[in-house]
Amino acid sequence: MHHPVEPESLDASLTKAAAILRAAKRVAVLTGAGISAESGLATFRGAGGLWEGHRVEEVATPRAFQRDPTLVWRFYNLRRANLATVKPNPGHDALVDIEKRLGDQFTLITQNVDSLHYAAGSKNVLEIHGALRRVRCTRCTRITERGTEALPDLPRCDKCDGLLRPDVVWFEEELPKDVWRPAVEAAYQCHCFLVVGTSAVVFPAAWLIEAAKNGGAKVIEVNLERSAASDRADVVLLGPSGATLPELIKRL
Ligand code: BJW
Ligand code: ZN
Repeated sequence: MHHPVEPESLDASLTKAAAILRAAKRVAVLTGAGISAESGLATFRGAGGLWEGHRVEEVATPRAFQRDPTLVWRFYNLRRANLATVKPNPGHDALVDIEKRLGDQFTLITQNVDSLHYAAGSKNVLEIHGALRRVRCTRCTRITERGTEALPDLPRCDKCDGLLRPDVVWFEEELPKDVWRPAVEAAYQCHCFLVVGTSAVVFPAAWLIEAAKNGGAKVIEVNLERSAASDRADVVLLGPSGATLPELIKRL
């Protein structure tokens, strides 16, 4: 017979999560767009999301860029300009706090391209989907930091005049190995894996939750609502990360 599980109160869940986190010598975190929502950045999916009214394939694939690089650059230049107007929120700050306690036993894996974890002061950050602040030459592959400065609709490489692209990972592209390998390692080796503000539907990022579980970690999820990660989490903390994460830190 099926016994419905009584949902724990947020307070009880926070206490349980704090105990897991306190006991963990090595901690890894996976963040998604939700952690930056309270900084004023739109998430991807759902109402009001960046992709509402867009077919994803129109803006976030290599084919879309080949077909219409101007359209794709307009989309990314708007988002780059918007970055100049936002700052980290208490959710980002709380993760800096955890890193200060654990030092190099802490790894922050982010799917976000907004670089707000660096702005908050996190050090050991793996940006597995790239960064809006960087561009990459489609001809000579050189990567350069361009901050949030305005770029033309079709920006060109200083060295070889090749067409530049945003240094982000589009669908059907491989994740950069120099960040992906250490991300897998950190997930597999950690004792506690914290999943924050991601729908956990994009692979291979979502697979890191599996890697963490396979390595024996306890999984804590922080999200406004249940996600594809929730069934695999040991504790689900429902609420905005900008309030929930600081509350969790208080209990350590
Ligand atoms: C809050 C909150 C608050 C809100 N507090 N929480 C079929 C099946 C399985 C896989 C595939 C398939 N077909 C293709 C694939 C592979 C594909 C994939 O996963 N597709 C699925 C979508 C089906 N993956 C890839 O293509 C990857 N590459 C790859 O697999 O290479 C191998 C390969 C090679 C050749 C051919 C095929 C495969 C690459 C994936 C790259 C993803 N890139 C993007 C765009 C980056 C650039 C840009 O920004 O424009 O990365 S997609 C987009 O999604 C972005 C994000 O990082 C990523 C994840 O989104 P995220 O962060 O989870 O955001 P949301 O909006 O989805 O969720 C927000 C969450 O926050 C929600 O849960 C809210 O509730 C919550 N929230 N406010 C707490 N205040
Ligand atoms: Zn070049």
